[in-house]
Amino acid sequence: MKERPFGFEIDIADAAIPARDRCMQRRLSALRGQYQDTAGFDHMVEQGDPLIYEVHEVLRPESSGELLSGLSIVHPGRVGDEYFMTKGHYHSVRGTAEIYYCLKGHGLLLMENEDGDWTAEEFRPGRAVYVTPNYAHRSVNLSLNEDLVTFFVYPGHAGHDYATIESNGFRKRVVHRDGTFELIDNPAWSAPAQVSA
Ligand code: PAN
Ligand code: ZN
Repeated sequence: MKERPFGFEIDIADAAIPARDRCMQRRLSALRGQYQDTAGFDHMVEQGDPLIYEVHEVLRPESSGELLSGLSIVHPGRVGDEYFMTKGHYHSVRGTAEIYYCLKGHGLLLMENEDGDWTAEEFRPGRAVYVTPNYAHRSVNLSLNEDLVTFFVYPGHAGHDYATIESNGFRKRVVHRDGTFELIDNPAWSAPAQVSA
């Protein structure tokens, strides 16, 4: 039997999609290698491995024709002078886009492609970001006391390539300096291997 359309509530205050979602949690240890301050990182992992972010996914088949959506909640905090953030990824199917809509908090979506271009778009409630195909993306919470809550939608067959970012990092780091944020070059970044045409 074909499934019929459905509606669902997005609870912004509790950052949840009641009854429909599967919740995934990531602790700091999942971000090993992504922060500059490795001693600070190790210390925080030893001291309890804090919860960095949660994803509430609306359950749908991971197939083309479907849309996958859900809430991403990045908690506030820093490792050294770098903010809490998601692992970040390319979509396995590079030619798939994504839309994020910010519901709460203040943050950035850091993006880059394999041709060397990078950009960052600010998240504030009511702002959306369109991630064009072929751009890796990472959410960064710029607030030191409030969750960053975004709603995302992407094609069901996109898949996630985490390995490229795990080994290369992002070109830019987002750091807290003089009471505000700054984007600085990531000295550990290495260009992804170019696939010859
Ligand atoms: C989002 C992200 C979510 C968590 O659903 O998966 O924000 O970030 P990581 O997947 O990088 O841990 C998305 O971009 N999906 O494609
Ligand atoms: Zn994505």
